[in-house]
Amino acid sequence: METDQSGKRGHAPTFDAIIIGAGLAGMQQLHLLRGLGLSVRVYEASDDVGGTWNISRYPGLRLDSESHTYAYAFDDEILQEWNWTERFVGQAELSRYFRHVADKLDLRRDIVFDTRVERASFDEARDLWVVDTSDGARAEARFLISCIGALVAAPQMPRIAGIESFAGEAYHTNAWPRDREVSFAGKRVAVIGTGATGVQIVQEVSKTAGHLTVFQRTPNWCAPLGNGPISQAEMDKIKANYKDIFARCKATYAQFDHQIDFRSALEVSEEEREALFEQRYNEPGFSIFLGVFIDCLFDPRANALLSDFAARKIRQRVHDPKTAEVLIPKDHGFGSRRLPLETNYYEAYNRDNVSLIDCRATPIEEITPGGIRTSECEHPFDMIIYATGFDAVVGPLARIDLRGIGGRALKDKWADGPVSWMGMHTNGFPNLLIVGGPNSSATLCNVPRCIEDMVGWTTQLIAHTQTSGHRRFEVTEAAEQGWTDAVLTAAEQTLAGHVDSWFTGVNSNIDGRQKRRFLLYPAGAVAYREELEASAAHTYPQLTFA
Ligand code: NA7
Repeated sequence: METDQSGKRGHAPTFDAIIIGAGLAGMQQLHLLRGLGLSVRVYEASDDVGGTWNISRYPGLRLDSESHTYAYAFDDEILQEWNWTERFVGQAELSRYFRHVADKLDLRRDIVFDTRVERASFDEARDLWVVDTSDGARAEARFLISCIGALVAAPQMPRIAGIESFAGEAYHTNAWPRDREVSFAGKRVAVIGTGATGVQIVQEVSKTAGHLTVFQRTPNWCAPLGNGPISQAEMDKIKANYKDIFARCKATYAQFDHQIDFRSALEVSEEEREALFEQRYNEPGFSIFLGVFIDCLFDPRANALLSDFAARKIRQRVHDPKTAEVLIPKDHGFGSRRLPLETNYYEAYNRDNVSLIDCRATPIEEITPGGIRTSECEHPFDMIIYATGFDAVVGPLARIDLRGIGGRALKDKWADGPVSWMGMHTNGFPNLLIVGGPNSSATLCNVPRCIEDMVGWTTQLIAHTQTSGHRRFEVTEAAEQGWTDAVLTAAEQTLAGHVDSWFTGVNSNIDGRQKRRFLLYPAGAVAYREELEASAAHTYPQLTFA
């Protein structure tokens, strides 16, 4: 397709494809589409590649996927030359990795950085997406692919009165200062929020803060990360076995290298059950979640046994019994919300410089110039850290003015919850592909593994569309409604489907988001991939082509 790179509005360059986001999905999608010989433009709101790992910089940010299982699988040369230094590497090393990949594949020449997609509308007469960006430019493309991710493009501050009045330092974890070190030494620091982010930052800040006060509303079950260095000998072994490792990941529910135990937790003896729980708790990563008895994932009785085990661990690790009880979730089972992995998180509460406020007992009422006032008293602070999460999964796309046929806005179509086929296609938005969208397998997954299933499939679909002489594809209403209904029905059988969390779209800080709406894919990554493959094998019966 003809390309003119200048791009001021009114003189728009045209590409075969425009990709939103140069994170791990956008980078691989660009590489694959180049392989088809297409002209591609990527817009990235931040200043470099890597998505989350470039944007988010809070202290303590690190992977809880095993580093080597998080690598791109598509390029053996990169796999063989890259050495992971830790089992679960931190932000800086991951950012280096993605920059290295971008250098190696010469990706940056097709990426426009520091540029946000503000509006995208489908021109029905020409079968083109018209994309307006924050630099005042316009570009057009036949295919629009969102690789915007589920979280970091939509950070969410809490709704608390007086936030603007605070006179000290205040940071949302997702907007951490990049131009200077933030010191906690000698300071009275508050952390609001105890999700995966809050847990990582609490364990880090506790080491140096004068005093750290953690404001917890809902306790989460947490489990040991089990981080440690990777020796050269281990790395050599990993490199020799990448193929098998990725194949093992591919065969599991969430594409981690942990094998589920197909026995029932209810049928083994108590000794056997405890022994497996103990072993898995002491293994790195999500082993205690994805490597235990299969019914712990969906049967409330089996799950209660695992929850009981995890509660005993918290009581052992936290010295003050009252604090331990506040940290133990009472309203949801183990793994039914995102499971934060931790390194001495519970032990942080044994330190003299750390205290825990139970916001259920004494809710935050107001942020004042000097600190935080709860229903009980005012706590003075020098710094407040908001670890309050994101407008997850639907938020990033909702922040773009995305308009399909007849000028209909995606956020209006999805006002009562996302309706899609595979989280990837939505009727009325032809030639739009959403990688890692709502209800896709990527929402509960070792992300790069699920993403590669999706970007491979989108590439194949685009190739098919072009070689079959079509200009346009669109999912049918019947396919998206049938699939969405099936997902929501299946979600009823899951534990996560009955719990408030970002998995179910509940966000106390956003109007209209108090009702649960399941945003995961309940059947797991293997089933998701098989659905995609079956569609391609039958020449995409869910789509119409024109
Ligand atoms: P999460 O998991 O959404 O956690 C946000 C936390 O902030 C959670 O503990 C919330 O409590 C708490 N929160 C939010 N608003 C308030 C107010 N107003 N008052 C008190 N506490 C509040 O976000 P994360 O960033 O930790 O993790 C998101 C994902 O990023 C994570 O799963 C990883 O995959 C990466 P609540 O639970 O709502 O009671």
